[in-house]
Amino acid sequence: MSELIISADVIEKSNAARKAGLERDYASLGERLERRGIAIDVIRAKVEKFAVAIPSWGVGTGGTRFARFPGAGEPRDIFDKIEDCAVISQLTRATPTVSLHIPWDKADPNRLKQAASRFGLGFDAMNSNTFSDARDQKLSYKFGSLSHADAGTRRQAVEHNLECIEIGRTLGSKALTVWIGDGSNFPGQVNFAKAFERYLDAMREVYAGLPADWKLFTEHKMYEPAFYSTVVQDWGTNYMIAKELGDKAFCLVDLGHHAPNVNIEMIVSRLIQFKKLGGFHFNDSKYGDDDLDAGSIDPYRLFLVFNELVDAELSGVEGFDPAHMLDQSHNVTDPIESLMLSAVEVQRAYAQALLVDRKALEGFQDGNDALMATQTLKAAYRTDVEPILAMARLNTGGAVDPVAAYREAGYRAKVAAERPAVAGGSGGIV
Ligand SMILES: [Mn+2]
Repeated sequence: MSELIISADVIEKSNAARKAGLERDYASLGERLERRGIAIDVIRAKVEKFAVAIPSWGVGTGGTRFARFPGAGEPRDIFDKIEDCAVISQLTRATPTVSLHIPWDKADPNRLKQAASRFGLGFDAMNSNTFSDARDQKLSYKFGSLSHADAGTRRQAVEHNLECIEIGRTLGSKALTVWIGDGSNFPGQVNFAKAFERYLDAMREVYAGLPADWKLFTEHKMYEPAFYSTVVQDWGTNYMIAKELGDKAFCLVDLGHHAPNVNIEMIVSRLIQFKKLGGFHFNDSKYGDDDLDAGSIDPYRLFLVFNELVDAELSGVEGFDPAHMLDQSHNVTDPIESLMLSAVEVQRAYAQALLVDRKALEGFQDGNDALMATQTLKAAYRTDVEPILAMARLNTGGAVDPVAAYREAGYRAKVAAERPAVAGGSGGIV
C-alpha cells in the first residue's frame, strides 16, 4: 500500500459531499449516451486507464525572462517535487509517473527510486539539458551543444545524454527526450546544413547508447532561445531525425512549439501514419510558446489532437503507444492546481474523442457531406463528460473535485511552513 500525502479522511469527506450529485449526473449522461449507442461504463473504464506524466519542473513556479515570482512552499529539491507529484497523482489518479530533468533533478538514483515508490509513483521519460550551463561544466553551450562547431563541446553533450540514460536505467525509465536550444540569432551565423549534420552525428552516438527496450524522443521547437534559426525547428526536420536514427527514434510533439495557426492535429496524423509519433508535451498557447495550462486557450484543438489519437487507437495502428506528458509553466497559479486541472483537461479531450461516431463520420467523409462530418465531431466535443471523469476518479480512490479536496486539505499552507523560501531554484521549461 502506498503512502498517502493527503489524508484519506479529507478525500472521503470531500467526496461524500459530492457523491449523490455525481451519481445522478452520471446516470443522466449514461442514459443520453445510451441513446447514441455508447456504453458510459466502457468510456469510464478507458478513462481510468489513461495516464499523463507530470514534469518534475512543473511543480515549481515558472517564470519568464523578465521575472519569476515564486509561491509559498516551493519545492526545494527533487524530493519535495516528488511529494508534490504524489499529491497530484493521489487526487487525480491520472498521473502515475514523473518525468525527470537532469541535471536539475540529479540525486542518487536509488534514493530517487525509493522516494517515488513510497507513493506508488514511477518514472517517465528522462529529459537531458544541454540548453543551459550546469555549475562546474567544462565547456559552455552558449553557442550550441549537440550541433556545436567544436567537437569537444559536442562530445560533452553526448556524454551528458548517455549519463541521463544511465540514471534512467536505474529508475526504470524507458525513454530519453532530447530538446536542444541550438540555433542562431543572425542570418549567416550558422551553416544550416553543417550544423544539422553535426547534430545527426552526435545523436547517432546517443542513439547507440539506448538500451534495447528504450525509445528516443526528439522534440522540435520553432524558435527560442535562438531567434533566427533553430536546428530542430519543425516536425519535418524532426521526422528526418527519427528516420535517420532508426526504429527506436520517434518525434515528440510539444503543442506550444509551432507557429500560430499551424494544423497540429494533421502533423499528429502524419506522424502516426509513418510510425514516428513518440509522444506529447501538452500545454496551450495564445501567441507563441506560452506554456499555458493544457486546454486553457483552445480546448477544441486539444480535442482534435485526441480525435487523431483515438482514431489510431481504435483502428489498431501497429506499435501505436504515444507517451503523454504535461509541459507547462505556472506563473500566476498554484502549480499543483494547474497540473491537476491540466491532467483532467487532457483526460477530457480523450473521453470526448472516444464519443465520436466514427462510422457516421466515415460515411459523411465518403459522401462529401462536409457539414455533417464536422457536426459529428462537434457532437462529441459538446458533450459534457465531467461526470465520467469524476466517476473515474471516485472509483480509483481520487477526488471527485481535485482542486476542492486539495484546498480542503490545506496542503500548500502545510508545506509553506515546512519549506522555507529559497533563492533561485529551478524554474525553466523545455
Ligand atoms: Mn516540451
